Amino acid sequence: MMTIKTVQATPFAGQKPGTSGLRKKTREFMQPGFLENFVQSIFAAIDGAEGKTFVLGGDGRFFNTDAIQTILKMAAANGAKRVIVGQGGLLSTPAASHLIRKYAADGGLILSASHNPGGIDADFGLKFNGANGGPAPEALTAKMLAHSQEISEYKIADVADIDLATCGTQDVAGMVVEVIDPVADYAMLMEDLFDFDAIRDMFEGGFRMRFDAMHAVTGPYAKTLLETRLGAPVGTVINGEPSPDFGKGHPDPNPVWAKTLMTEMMGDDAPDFGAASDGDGDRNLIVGKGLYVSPSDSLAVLAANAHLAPAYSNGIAGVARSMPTSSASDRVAEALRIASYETPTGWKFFGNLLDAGRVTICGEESAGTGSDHVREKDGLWAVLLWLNILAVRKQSVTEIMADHWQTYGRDYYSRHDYEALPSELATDLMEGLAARLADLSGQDFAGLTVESADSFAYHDPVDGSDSQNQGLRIFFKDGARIVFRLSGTGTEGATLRVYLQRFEAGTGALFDDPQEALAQVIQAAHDIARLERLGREGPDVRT
Ligand code: VG1
Ligand code: CO
Repeated sequence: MMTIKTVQATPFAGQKPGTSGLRKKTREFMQPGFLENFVQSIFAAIDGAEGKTFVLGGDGRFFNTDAIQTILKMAAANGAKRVIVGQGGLLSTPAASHLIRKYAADGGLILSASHNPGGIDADFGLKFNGANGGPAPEALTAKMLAHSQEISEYKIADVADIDLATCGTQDVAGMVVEVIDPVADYAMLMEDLFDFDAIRDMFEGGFRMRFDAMHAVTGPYAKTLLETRLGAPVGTVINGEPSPDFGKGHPDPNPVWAKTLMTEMMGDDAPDFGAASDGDGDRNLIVGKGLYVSPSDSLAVLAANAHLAPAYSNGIAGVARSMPTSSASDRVAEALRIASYETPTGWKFFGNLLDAGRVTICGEESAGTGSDHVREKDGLWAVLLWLNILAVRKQSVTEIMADHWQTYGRDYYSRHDYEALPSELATDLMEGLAARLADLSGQDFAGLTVESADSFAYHDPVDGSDSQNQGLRIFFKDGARIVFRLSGTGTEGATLRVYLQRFEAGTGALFDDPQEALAQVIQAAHDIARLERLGREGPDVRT
């Protein structure tokens, strides 16, 4: 066809997808050919785009629509049959996952750097999800990287920009582009899963909620679901307009970055329930009146109470959590006599377990929870399941947590992040620690005795694949645990994550401040890894 151009390409170093897709500084992504090379490498990794259907959209950050135009033209040039795009280029990650499944697409390209800030001087990202709606597994991302290293040309259609503002169908160099409402299908799915009548009654009865969309993609989704369909008062959703730089904020729903919400929830006239989501809508922060619920606990509560929602009324098959996530959900799985799994960090490791029907609910300590309704974590899903549980149990978040901890005990938990460290320093610290792991058993740190230590490796029980070096684990005699891991989503230097956990039985002190309850474990982490070498006064973020 006349309009198809083949452009000579030179490989870029560093197109290696991390925990969740390829993330780089926006300016790096904007270099001529950078995005194009990676997209062509994705198509190559899936044996071409010919005749295929894709879903395409992003979290609305700077460069979102430009990237979408490029990808559409490349998909057309590579022979794709059809691309379903969110209006205005918007699609939350879970909504994209749902669309892939609902319309039996061959995959989807999602533009987001998730919780990383947006803007020309911030971060951009691109990930590919497969036909099951889930993030590309490691074998596939390895192929993308391999292609990116030997790429010599890419194909792009030489056509005018596509109209993303109007819903409807267009022809782009022989490919069908279908612009759809980004919210409609997702909202329908949520209505299928949950008891909207019960939640609506709760709001009618005066239940108050605040949802912080953090100027990111969940704004339109949350407004439709919470305010329009569930009748929560207008204004329940704050920061609800997606903006290219997320209002200059950091769309990471944790107590540090969702400060406005946290302040309100800890205040005198706090609403009954607070929540927030991240850049691309797959994470959730849950906070009750005066009580922050750690994501690990939230996962456990959702697993224990899921049967109260219509979609899970027959019970759940099993629960999976990422390794650094606390043991709280394991305790629930044990009590329910269902399977529990421990996977490496990142949603891509849950896909096989979900596809095989081994688990129904999955979660990560980083504020990601989800179920088999899609193949991504899903922020609003978690919020709606919480609302459904609150509506049925007619108790406060604090009452539910108290009951949960009395039943199962409490895993005090916190994650300490040291961000933007010099890469060499961080690597050195991890390598030094890895080399000492074997000798740690029996040693005392801050009064805690090491029981065992290892580098976490995962054997996928479904496809038999193995993943090594997924974090250093140190177990103590009294059941405490510390995990050290380097982040795979950063774009600047290295981020060290230190995950801290200690168990308190249901008869013990259940409402202590986690930082205080973990003081000894935190000290042990410092002593073991000699964290003073980082030259920091303390962590940048504590969740
Ligand atoms: C982080 C989280 C991880 C999550 C990943 C993607 O990865 O720790 O649990 O799956 O982000 O989430 P890392 O490698 O930086 O620890 V999202 O919402 O940023 O796509
Ligand atoms: Co995200």
